[in-house]
Amino acid sequence: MAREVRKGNCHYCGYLCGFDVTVEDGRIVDVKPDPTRYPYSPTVAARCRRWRMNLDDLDAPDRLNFPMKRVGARGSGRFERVSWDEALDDIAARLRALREEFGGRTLASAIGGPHATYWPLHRFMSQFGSPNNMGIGQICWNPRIWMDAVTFGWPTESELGDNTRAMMLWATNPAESDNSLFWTQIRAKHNAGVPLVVVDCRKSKTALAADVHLMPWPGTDAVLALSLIHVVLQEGLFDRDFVERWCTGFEGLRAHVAPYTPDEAQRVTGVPADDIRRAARIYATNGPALLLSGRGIDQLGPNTEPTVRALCLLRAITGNVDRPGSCYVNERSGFRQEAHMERPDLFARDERAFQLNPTRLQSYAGYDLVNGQTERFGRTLPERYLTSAHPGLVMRAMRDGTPYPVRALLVMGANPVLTYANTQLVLDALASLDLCVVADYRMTPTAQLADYALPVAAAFERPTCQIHGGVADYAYGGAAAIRPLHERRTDYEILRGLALRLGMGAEWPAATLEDEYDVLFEPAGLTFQQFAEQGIYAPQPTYRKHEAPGADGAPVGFATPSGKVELASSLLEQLGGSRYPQPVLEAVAHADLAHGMVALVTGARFQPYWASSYFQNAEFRAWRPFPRVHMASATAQALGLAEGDWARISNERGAAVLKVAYEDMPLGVASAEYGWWLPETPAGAPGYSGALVSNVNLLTDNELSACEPLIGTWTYNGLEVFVEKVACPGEFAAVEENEESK
Ligand SMILES: Nc1nc2c(c(=O)[nH]1)N[C@H]1C(S)=C(S)[C@@H](COP(=O)(O)OP(=O)(O)OC[C@H]3O[C@@H](n4cnc5c(=O)[nH]c(N)nc54)[C@H](O)[C@@H]3O)O[C@H]1N2
Ligand SMILES: Nc1nc2c(c(=O)[nH]1)N[C@H]1C(S)=C(S)[C@@H](COP(=O)(O)OP(=O)(O)OC[C@H]3O[C@@H](n4cnc5c(=O)[nH]c(N)nc54)[C@H](O)[C@@H]3O)O[C@H]1N2
Ligand code: SF4
Ligand SMILES: [Mo]
Repeated sequence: MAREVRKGNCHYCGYLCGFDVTVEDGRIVDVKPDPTRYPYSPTVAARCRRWRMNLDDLDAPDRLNFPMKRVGARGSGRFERVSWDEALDDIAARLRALREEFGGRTLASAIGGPHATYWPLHRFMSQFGSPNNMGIGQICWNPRIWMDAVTFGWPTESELGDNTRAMMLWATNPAESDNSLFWTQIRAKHNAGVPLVVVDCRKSKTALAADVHLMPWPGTDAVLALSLIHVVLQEGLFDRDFVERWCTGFEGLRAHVAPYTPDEAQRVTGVPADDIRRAARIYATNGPALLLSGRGIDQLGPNTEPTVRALCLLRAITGNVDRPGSCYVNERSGFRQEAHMERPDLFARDERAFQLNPTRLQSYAGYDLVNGQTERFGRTLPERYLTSAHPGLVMRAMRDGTPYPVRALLVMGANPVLTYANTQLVLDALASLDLCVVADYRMTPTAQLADYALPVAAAFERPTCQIHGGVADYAYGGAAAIRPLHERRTDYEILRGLALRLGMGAEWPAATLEDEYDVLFEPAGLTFQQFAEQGIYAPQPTYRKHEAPGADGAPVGFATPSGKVELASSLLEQLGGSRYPQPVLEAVAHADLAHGMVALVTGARFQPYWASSYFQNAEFRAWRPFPRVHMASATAQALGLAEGDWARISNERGAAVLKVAYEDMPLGVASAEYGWWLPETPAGAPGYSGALVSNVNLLTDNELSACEPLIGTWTYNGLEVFVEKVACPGEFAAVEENEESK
């Protein structure tokens, strides 16, 4: 028997850790962390519970192995196996007919967390003639990219270095969300005496480790951030030299933050004024300092833009910009940028006007304005991701046919029934389509609503390569260890198969994803094979690039209209936004415990699951069997609940049932997990494998008028909902009984 050890990469989170894969006759028989490749650390391998899944998952009975075509009514969950030719011929023919009738814009696409390579999908959308690619950008990552870009001229990368002297983590919980090295490194630094400030509206695992934990009322973070700036300015703790030489709008900022005293901030946020002063001093007097923000503030509706931007200003006035040990402005990538791989040139410019997306920054208008600046430094922002259409409008166009009919959808690497806002809207929208194609590993609740569920090759069966949209100069990944099992294919091959059938093959010359990766790495002087040997491409970053002389001998500065860090943003003002961050207090959720109402945040990450993924894993389910809603014991008491009770959380849109667990957070606040479904329960309507029992997105919404107007951010954190005690839902009764008898 031929036995051989090959290289492969895990893909159960974004780190793509390197593995040694033992292969026997084309099948994987063993996997072990590869100590020679990125980002190996014995702690990662020991802490991560997911990587062992790699072996079982290859042949798991619930994996999709063949193209499946719907045979029952839509949503019935009844499918039959068909050949790839039959599936792709039919999909292409139906797409062609729909385009003839309604135009290319009638096709939408949906992506999710950064698991996959999205430029092939976006290239397909450009060629097909649709501007309606949707994603999760409005509430994940894009706010940070946009605010960095308007403030510093390009996205920045937080950096933890040997010389880092203070750390501030804002609305991010790497202790649960980050399986890799980062959290281990933060803890090591902290143990070595580097102070850690955590800002989180609850006592997360990360907050438990902090020297100072600021616990604001959800959604009031912009006020808190402005107050920190207030203290830094008032106490003269700012970096005078950096501000004078490299920032615009400093005096205006001083006036702007004058009202945000620590006392005023305490009144609005609930954080003690003395803690605000302490945190500001720790951050500002211990440079270089790291400040990293996370999804907690990316999902605050109208308060996302001012919060994320205020944190850019805090970094700027303390000189923590392009400085080792704090953050650096990313270089232009040495490999081909995503913007080039996705081929925006194939998309007819006239069609842009039809995009379902009236936002001002996260739109073609905003993209052109900001990219016009960054292009001066040869850096192109990923176009499709940063201009993605607004799901609130696209889903309604599917359901209602207005402003024009959206009749077809391609879903790749997403499970919108669990993860997009307003589940009922998603169900109605998907149910009304003429053609819905879902490519996934499993028959997810979203796939259950499809006309075709297509089997996708997963880790070890395909090459991997994470390029972060090409906004940074680093990439990691590796080669496939084996050929895809059964009839699984890569997303690339699926899209190429469709493109060929639609007469668009000229732009897909490479037969495989590996060949396309060769094209991607060409400018870096690497083949994909060479890249894969190392598993990482990461040239040493450079710092203080703004001081480097340009062609005329003068420093090049920053890629903003003024050439400086814009404390007062000329670009946001041009787009009808505010020069300085403006908190929107009307959008903050209130609680009214006497009437059973709390302010709910949703989606705080927890192990071992990932969004809607891994709920099929029996071991994981035995460890974490119940969906939980956390709250302080005093809140529970006021609501007539105790730890372990089941709570029905509801609003005008719907209800979800979760189990109460105690955690320290402000009185009147609750935090619900997201992503829960029960793959072992029947597929198809009405239950969609338990997707409608504990799914908090039954409560959320992305209706445009409630969204932030520049980026289009909706609210996952800060919903006014009612909570009441209920009996254990039938779906959980057996597990509950079992747990109780233990
Ligand atoms: N209420 C609430 N909702 C949220 C959030 C929240 O905090 N609260 N967070 C939001 C955020 S930040 C995100 S990123 C999203 C995540 O939302 P999603 O990305 O929709 O969630 P996942 O469970 O990661 O779903 C990914 C699906 O893609 C499949 N998949 C994985 N890799 C591939 C691949 O390479 N190709 C294909 N074709 N399929 C693949 C998986 O099997 C899985 O079914 O959820 C968002 N929704
Ligand atoms: N285990 C696991 N890991 C994951 C994922 C997963 O689903 N599961 N998803 C991946 C994805 S797609 C992403 S985007 C990243 C996200 O990773 P993180 O950015 O670390 O996101 P969360 O873990 O949700 O942490 C957000 C924190 O913000 C807090 N928060 C919520 N609202 C507010 C508020 O208004 N103010 C303040 N100050 N805090 C608030 C929450 O309590 C929570 O602790 O994680 C990735 N890693
Ligand atoms: S950290 Fe992520 S990529 Fe690495 S082994 Fe764990 S799940 Fe896989
Ligand atoms: Mo995300």
